[in-house]
Order: sequence, then structure tokens, then C-alpha cells
Amino acid sequence: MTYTEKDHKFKRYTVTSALPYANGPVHIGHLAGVYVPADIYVRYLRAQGEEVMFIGGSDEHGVPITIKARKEGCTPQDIVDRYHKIIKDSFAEFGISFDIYSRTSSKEHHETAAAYFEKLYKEGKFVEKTSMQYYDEEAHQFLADRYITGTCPHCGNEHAYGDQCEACGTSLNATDLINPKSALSGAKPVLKETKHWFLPLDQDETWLRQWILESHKDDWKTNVYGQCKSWIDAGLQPRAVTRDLDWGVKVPIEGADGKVLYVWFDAPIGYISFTKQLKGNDWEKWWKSLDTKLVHFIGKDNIVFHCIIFPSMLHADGSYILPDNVPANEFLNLEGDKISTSRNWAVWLHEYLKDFPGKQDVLRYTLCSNAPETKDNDFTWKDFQLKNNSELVAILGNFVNRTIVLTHKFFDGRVPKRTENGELKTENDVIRELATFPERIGRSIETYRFREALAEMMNLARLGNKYLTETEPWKLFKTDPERTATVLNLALQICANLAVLCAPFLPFTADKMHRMLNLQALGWRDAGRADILSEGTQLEKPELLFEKIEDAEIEAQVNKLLETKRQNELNAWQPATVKSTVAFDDFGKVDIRVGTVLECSKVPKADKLLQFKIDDGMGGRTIVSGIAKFYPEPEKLVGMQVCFIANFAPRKLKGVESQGMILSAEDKDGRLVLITPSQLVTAGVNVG
Ligand code: B3M
Ligand code: ZN
Repeated sequence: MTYTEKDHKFKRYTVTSALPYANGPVHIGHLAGVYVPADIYVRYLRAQGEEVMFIGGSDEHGVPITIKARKEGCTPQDIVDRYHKIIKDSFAEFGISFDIYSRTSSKEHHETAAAYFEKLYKEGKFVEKTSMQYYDEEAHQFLADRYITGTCPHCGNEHAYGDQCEACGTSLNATDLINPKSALSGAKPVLKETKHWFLPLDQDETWLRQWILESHKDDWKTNVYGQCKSWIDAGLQPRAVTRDLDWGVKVPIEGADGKVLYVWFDAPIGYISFTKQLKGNDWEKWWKSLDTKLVHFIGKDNIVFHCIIFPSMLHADGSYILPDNVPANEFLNLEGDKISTSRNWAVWLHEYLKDFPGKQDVLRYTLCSNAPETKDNDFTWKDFQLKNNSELVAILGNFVNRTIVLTHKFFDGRVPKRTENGELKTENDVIRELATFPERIGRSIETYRFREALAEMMNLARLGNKYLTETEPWKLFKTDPERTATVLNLALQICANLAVLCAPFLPFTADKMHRMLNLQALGWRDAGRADILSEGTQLEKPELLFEKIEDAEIEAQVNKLLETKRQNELNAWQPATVKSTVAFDDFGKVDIRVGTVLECSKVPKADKLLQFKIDDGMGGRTIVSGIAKFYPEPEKLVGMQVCFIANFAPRKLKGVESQGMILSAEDKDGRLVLITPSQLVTAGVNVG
């Protein structure tokens, strides 16, 4: 039994993590917000000997998938097959220890979700309503959810979706949007009649208010509680749980052709259907026993669905437990900017693995120590480097390495004997303090304060370093080998404790430490003791737990992001607005001619300038132009024809008189390109 639950009723834990949409790979935001905290939580619970079911999977329905398929000209199934694999592999590589990672396009899921709907339908739990919904007359389709965008009536965000505004988190109905626009054709949609089934959330207000606002006032995170409160206070509206779409779980009743379940109806049922998929498992105990604790790990944009809509679905069925907690995180930004799949502004997990092979724990560590638990937070590569070099290498890695190296040096790598001596105050203090760590770390994890828990774990490594600094075993050995043995024994006990206590956060490092220390698998309850590593145990050769990350590696990542920024700017390029109208006569005042380049060279001491000698059919002239950067071999321009303004007032540039201006086009990346006639013409002719 865990620390906060000593007197509680829970016997087992069902832990779910939001199902990512299989319309793209996963990035650091996913990991920091949901999967690292969820994984720490379940690894810890397992170490406590608790019975845990950790559920994950891909959300393969919904408009984000069909939009992507349309863009790429393939089927939605192609899209989800591709990304489900990438996502599943990334999670496995990062050690996210799901008991099952499944997918909502699976047959079992379709059956479970359809049966869930059917039961509620038969019991009269839905309200059937014919209403007006937006329809795209060009695409001949109803515009559900993300097929429609517009301005959020709450915060004014112009890119809100038909079901939700991501800027303020509000859940919307498409008809709430101001200036609605079809995401398919850009057309202004029309309203058309259609029949749907609604979950009458308005009837759930009383028990939701009691359950969340009263019972969970003290244990739900403030950000989660606050969002729930404002929705409930604003008054809940009936919510359609079906859609006019062809990709999804078919509505399993007569008269519902061409309709599927709303993705937010079927996706959370995935948690249940995936549990069922684990063969030989009594799935109901994970979902229907009052002694099971249900915890949903999600990001803040999913709060309403997990705290209000899904609980209402569970409540409508009547045989399910409700979540005990929904520890939602805020968002992680990247280098000061919102992470965005469409703008490619992200650190993709599959790319990180290629760039930093074997360094999964470094990212897990950075993301946990910087997790957006109470407010949005920023990931920067500099901070990543700092956390690795000054914390993992300098504190944890250094302590473990020094201890094992010294044990090899002085005691042939065998755990030396610790002389129990009541007078050794330093040792007794260390032993006493060591004993407090498992509970301190455990309490923080159990109350979803993972940053704090991680910091505590590092404090144990700090305690170890401080102990070595104070006792200096590397010097002590010459004068007092017996005391040195005591010191290294105790330092090794701290290492062994770290191996157990760092495992939820840094599972790969913990495995390495277990191997180096020849430590058997221990539970959380074994930690805290100063005798978990038996005297005489032969240690393996030390290997470094962490390596320094060099500036060049960080620069390469920063440059990659700068390049993305540049690409995004190019993609966002739009032609300049056309200037105000000019009369023909005014245009006629500018005398544009064609000339042939006779000579061309750099203007001395001016990086940007080229000096042209032009045959203008009138005896020749010199023109200076600021295009040197784009024509590094000016002599190659000889013979080319250019257009120039012949009646431009002469002016001196770096001491050279320029008698006109050569015309060039500025491309969207800032490159200047000379304008030349498509065929040779006589030097001096007019352009107009
Ligand atoms: N796929 C939304 C998201 O990825 C959604 C979560 C479903 S959890 C049941 O943000
Ligand atoms: Zn909004």
C-alpha cells in the first residue's frame, strides 16, 4: 500500500494516458505532458507492489485523420497504419511501459464502442434531435468538428475548430463559431437539417457538481478543478455523440446510415476496449470494482472530455467507476514558441532517437524536471545541455562513478565491510537521512508532483557527493583503510538506493546501475535501508551513466530549428499589396531601357556593390548595383542584357558615379535576380 493511501480502499490502479491522434509522429510535448508522468507513476506503483494496468493506444478516428488523408491523397487507414507504428515504436524506445498499446481502428474496439452506444440507446439515455448543422455544398459533406473553423465566441481566436477552441480550451458546437468556414473548400457553409443523438449533459449537472466541485476540491490539480468549475458554472449543454462522417465507428442502430460515433465518444471507450484486449484478464475488475483507482493522464486541452463528458458516459451506463483523479498538465513550448505539427515546430521523438542514440533518459529527465505541471513551460536545447552536463553527469553520474571506481581501486571491486560504530556521527546522519527518501519521493509521486519527486531523488545523489567530499576516501585509504571501507560501503548503499529510487524516472539508467552493482530487483519498500547491497558482492566494471553533451551537438539542433523557422517564413510568404494606381503619363516619366553588359566587377571595399559598364546605345554608362552577394562571379555577366532606368538622377556610391538603376526582382528568400529580356534586342531600346 502506498503512502497516501494507507487508510484507503484501493486495491489496484487503472492508469490511462491520452490516446494520441495517429495523424503525425509524437514529440516532446506529448512526452512531457502525458507519457513521462504517467510512466513514472506506474513504474513507482509497480515498485510498491501494487497491481497496475497501464493503458495506451492510438486515436485513429476523427477529422484530423481524414483531413490528413485528403491532403496526401491516400486513405485514412493508410495514415493511421503509418503513424500508429511510428508512435508505438517511439513510446517503446522511450521505455513508456504500457501493459497494452492498441488502436481504435481495431475490430475489438469497434465492437466495444458500438455496444456501449447501443446499450445507452436502448436504455433511453440519449436525446434524439433533428437540428441544423453546417454543410459544405461544394464538397457535399456535413462539416463536423475540425472540418469547420471560425472565430471562438469566448476568446476571439480566429482558428477555433467546430468542436473546440485550442486557445482557450473551451469545448464548442460548430454553430457557436463566428464567421464559420469550411476547412475542406474554404466556402461559407450553409445550414442543413440532420438527425443526431445527444448526451444530455444538462441533466448531469447536479451530480457532476457534487462529485467534482465538492468531493475533489482538495485533491484535483487547481488547473483541472478551475476548468471544470467554469464549465459547470456556465451551464452544461446536451452534446451530440454522433456525426455525419464515413470514417469511424458506425452508429449501430437503424436509420443511422452514413453516421459514425463522435470521435470523443469512441476514443475514451478505447481505454476499456484495450483493457479487454489483454487476453486472460478479468477486464471488469479494472473498470467496475470500487476498490480500483482510475487515473487519467492527459494534456490540458483534453480536460473537459475526461472530467465531464467521459464521466457522464460512464455514469449513464451505471456499472463503471469514475476517475479518482485527472492530473492534466499544461503545455510545453519549444524555444519560446508553441509546439506545432503543421509548422514542424517540434522535437520529434523518432528524430531525437537518431540524433541522441541511447540518451532516452536524458530527455525523460529534462522533460520531467521542466514539466508543465502548473503552467506552460519552455524546452530549450541550452537547458537540455545544462541539465545533462550539470545535473546528470556532474551529480548523479559523478557520484556513482566515483564510488564504484574507488571500490575497484581499493577493494578489488568487492563491497567492503562497514564497521558499525555508534560514534561515527557522519555515517549515522547519512543513514538517518537516507531512510527518509523513499517516502519523500513516493509522496510527491502519489500527489502527481513529479518535478518535486525528481528533485528529491537528485538530492539523494547530492547527499552521496557531500558525504564523499567530507570523508575523502581517496586520501583516507592511506591512513585508515578500515574507515575507508566503511565510507565506500555506505556510499555503495546510497548507489543501490539510487538504483531503486531513480527507476521510475530513469529506467535505462536504473538498469545499468543494477548491472554494475550486481543488485537484485528490489521493491520501493526495500529502499531507505543502508544494507541492501551485501558485503562481499562483486561489482562489475564501472561504465559511465551519462556523457557530456558538447556545444556542437546543441548548435546543430538549434540550427535545425532556425532552418525550420526560415522555411516557415518562406511558406508564409505572400506577394506585397499592389501600390496605388498610377496614371499612364506618370509611368511614362520613368525611362526604362535595355543595355548590354560590357564589363562588370566588384566595387573595391564595398561588399555589396557591383560596378557595371553598360552599352546603352548612346556611348555607354556606368551603373552601380547592390547585388554582389548574389553574383559572386561578376565577370560572367559580360554579354548579358539587363534592364535599367536611364533617367535616374546620378548619385555617387563608394566614390563611383552611378548613372541609372539596374532592375532586379527580389525573391521571397531575399535573393535579388537580374531582369533580362527573353531574346537579344538592340542596346538602348525602350522598355514599356
Ligand atoms: N486524441 C486528442 C489529442 O490527441 C485525443 C485524445 C483522446 S484521449 C481518449 O489531443
Ligand atoms: Zn477560445
